[in-house]
Amino acid sequence: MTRLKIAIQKSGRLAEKSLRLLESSGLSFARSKDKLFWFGRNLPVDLLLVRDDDIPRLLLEGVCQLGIVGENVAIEKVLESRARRPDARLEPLLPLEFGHCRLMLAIPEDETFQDVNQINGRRVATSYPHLTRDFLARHGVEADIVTLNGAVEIAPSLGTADAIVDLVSTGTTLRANHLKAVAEVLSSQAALYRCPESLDNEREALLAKLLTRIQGVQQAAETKYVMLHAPRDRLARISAILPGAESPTILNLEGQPDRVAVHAVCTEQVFWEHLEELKAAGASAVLVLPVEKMLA
Ligand code: PRT
Ligand code: ZN
Repeated sequence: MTRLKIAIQKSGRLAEKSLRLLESSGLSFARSKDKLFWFGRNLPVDLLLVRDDDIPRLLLEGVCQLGIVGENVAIEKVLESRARRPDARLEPLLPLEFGHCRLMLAIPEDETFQDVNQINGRRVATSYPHLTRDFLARHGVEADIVTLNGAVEIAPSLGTADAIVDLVSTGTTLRANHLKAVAEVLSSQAALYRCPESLDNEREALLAKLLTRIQGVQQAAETKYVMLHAPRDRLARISAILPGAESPTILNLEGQPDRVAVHAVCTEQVFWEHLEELKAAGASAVLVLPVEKMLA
């Protein structure tokens, strides 16, 4: 029987959210002891748990058909493999709204920054040599790229580099090392990627089904079911406040001819401000309920 394989990070910043997304999409796995390969129990979809750096290669080589990895890693590894295969590419299917970070050029905090040109002829330490080379080339800058696999942020204080290109989320690491971010190389988040090859019909259908479910999970996370009571003559005003709601359901309230119950699916975030506005417009008994699954 044809099966699909999905590669996700085994442990690290993306591991838990990647697994949760797949499980919320209805996949369940028999967790094996060695924890590298989990067999899909309810659908023919298995999981490969690996280092995030290996995920792009597993997709490029067709070992896995889907993978969840940071855009930073996916793009870097695709650029790297172009030395061997100039046509190497990965198809991003969906940004996943977690693992947000920025790949930044950073320099010692006591140096003044004018523009990227001042890096010309200097040494830049990074774990992302290909993205860095592309970025510098875009700015017409030639620099000596020092590739390090970790602890990039200490390179300037060790004297092995004049600047770094590294991932930043809160900026704490840069500050602790007396560095400051001065230019953005890439803004990144986790994304779902597929292998470049087309698959047989059965697998393409399975992949499409999974994609629809994952999109449904993402949409449901934002979506709320809102119920409230409202004066019949304020319906237009109230419907206008409900964020992202299409044609709400209106129900009669027993013994209250002037008031109705309004039920609406709000596809955009419902904030406290919306509830306060609804109340001011005459709504009462306002309830906001989470939506677990959606199939548009
Ligand atoms: O073992 P494996 O190779 O699988 O994991 P890893 O150690 O290579 O990666 P991991 O788990 O640290 O990160 C996985 C992915 O998470 C990255 O490729 C990014 O897409 C994303 N991500 C999001 C981050 C960060 N935020 C982040 N802050 N990856 C790394 N960092 C580092 C950053 O470089 C800095 O050194 O975390 C440190 C703290 O950041 P600040 O700015 O909050 O201080
Ligand atoms: Zn890694």
